[in-house]
Amino acid sequence: MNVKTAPFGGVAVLLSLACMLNPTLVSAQAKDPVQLISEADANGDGTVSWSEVVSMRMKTFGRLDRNKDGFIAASDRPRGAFGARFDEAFTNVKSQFDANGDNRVSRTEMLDAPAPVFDRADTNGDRSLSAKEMAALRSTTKKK
Ligand SMILES: [Ca+2]
Ligand SMILES: [Ca+2]
Ligand SMILES: [Ca+2]
Repeated sequence: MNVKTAPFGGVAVLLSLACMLNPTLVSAQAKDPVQLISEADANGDGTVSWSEVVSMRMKTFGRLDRNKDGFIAASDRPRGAFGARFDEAFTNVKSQFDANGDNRVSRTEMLDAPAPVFDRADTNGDRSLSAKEMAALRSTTKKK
């Protein structure tokens, strides 16, 4: 084995290329639902309210519905380098929110969609995840 044939760390470059070319691989790592829910805590008070989840969905929707026609669809795909990023997000959003299977996600589909992770974590059913409920959620999903 001759290490000198790969002076620029050829293996690492190949690996990162493979990740870029394989969006499903990347999204499988990036879309941890627990992490997503933690990010919904917009006011940083340690609890995640349902309205924070909804406003996060609104934000995602606004970002992906680039042509502002009220649907996230293939027509929103940007040209150039961001196309692949869009595809990744679109695939993800579609698998979660395209309830009627028409290959696009309407605002209603996104906002009215159930949130199984949220519901499961909300053990006292007050439509809000307290710091304690968040901690419980993290610890149950951590162990495999
Ligand atoms: Ca909050
Ligand atoms: Ca659109
Ligand atoms: Ca749809």
